[in-house]
Amino acid sequence: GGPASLSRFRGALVGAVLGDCLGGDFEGAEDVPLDRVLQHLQDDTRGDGTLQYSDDTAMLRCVAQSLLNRAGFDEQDMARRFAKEYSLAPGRGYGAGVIQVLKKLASPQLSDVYQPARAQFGGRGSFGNGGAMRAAPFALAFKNPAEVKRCSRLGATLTHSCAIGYNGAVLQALAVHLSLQGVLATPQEFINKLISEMEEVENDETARSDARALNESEFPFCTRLHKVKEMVERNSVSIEEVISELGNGIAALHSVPTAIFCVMHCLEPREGLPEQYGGFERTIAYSLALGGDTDTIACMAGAIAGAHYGVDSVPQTWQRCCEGAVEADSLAEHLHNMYHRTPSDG
Ligand code: F2R
Ligand code: MG
Ligand code: MG
Repeated sequence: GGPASLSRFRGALVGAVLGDCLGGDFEGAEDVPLDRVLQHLQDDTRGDGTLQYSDDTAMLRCVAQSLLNRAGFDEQDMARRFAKEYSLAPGRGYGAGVIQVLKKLASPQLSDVYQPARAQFGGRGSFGNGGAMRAAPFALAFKNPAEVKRCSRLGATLTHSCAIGYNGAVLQALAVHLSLQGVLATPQEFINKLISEMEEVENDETARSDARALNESEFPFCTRLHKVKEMVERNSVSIEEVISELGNGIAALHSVPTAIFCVMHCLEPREGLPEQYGGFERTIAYSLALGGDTDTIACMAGAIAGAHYGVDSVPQTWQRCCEGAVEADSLAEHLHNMYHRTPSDG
């Protein structure tokens, strides 16, 4: 489909959910042989919806439902949905720290919904990738990139007050936004635009001081994106290099640029991946083969790749076995309607 087509919207949300469900089995694994990944992806004996989604999808659904229900960003509504979702299904594999925030957000006495996140980790806030893993719907709700940035940042700040946590969400939302517009067809333009957007986003005193406090470079996401650009240009990169240069962990800084690399690296056929695989399948298989935070890296890469290739590139067999794929498809359709109803500055 063309820019912002229904197929791209559906691909983005279905892709995110599939990445989460298919990646769940490998989360935390150190060495993931590609054979095991391919076997897992080719297993067609699974029943409908048997691969369950985790916190990534649970929170992404809350974001999409809140944006739709409120026709925009409403922090009180989104916070309430996160808290309710957690109280109804606490066993979805949430991060150890964020659970405290979700419990506090359930209190009817709470007036400042951003306060529990600010109290995390001795007041430093979380740098985990929990804000980024659920950021895709912001790109589907707003046309204007300034609104995508503003609302993805606020939505992440409900749980992640460290700049590296919420700026990871801004980067993921921008990547989905550009992919939805078809910019990934020109990979150089895609990465250059991400770098220039993040130069603006990270040019901020709080972002600088949060980076300094964590001994990171001044523009940490820009630094990583330059690495992504350099590694994409190198044609041959080993999995070990990707892990050591970009990371595969639970921190936003060690996973959002990695997910972007997975998508860009898999734009072309790759040795070891089946020839019959299209780009979406290659992206998911490659994300899983990195090990580490596989559900989340595949969820973020799946959203960017799904927005690029569209829903028809997502195998039906994969969609059938993943819990929540049908609901994601329907949420994407509603977001598509809302997006095309808003004026171009909205
Ligand atoms: N939690 C997991 N996986 C762990 C195992 C789950 C288990 N298998 C199960 O089934 O129960 N996955 C999910 O968590 C990640 C998203 O985490 P989020 O939402 O960012 O949570 P949190 O707690 O805020 O941060 C995660 C951890 O990062 C460290 N951390 C963050 N900020 C820190 C800081 N300022 N100082 C020190 N450490 C900090 C902590 O260890 C946090 O617990 C996704 O992978 C999702 O799939
Ligand atoms: Mg998870
Ligand atoms: Mg994870």
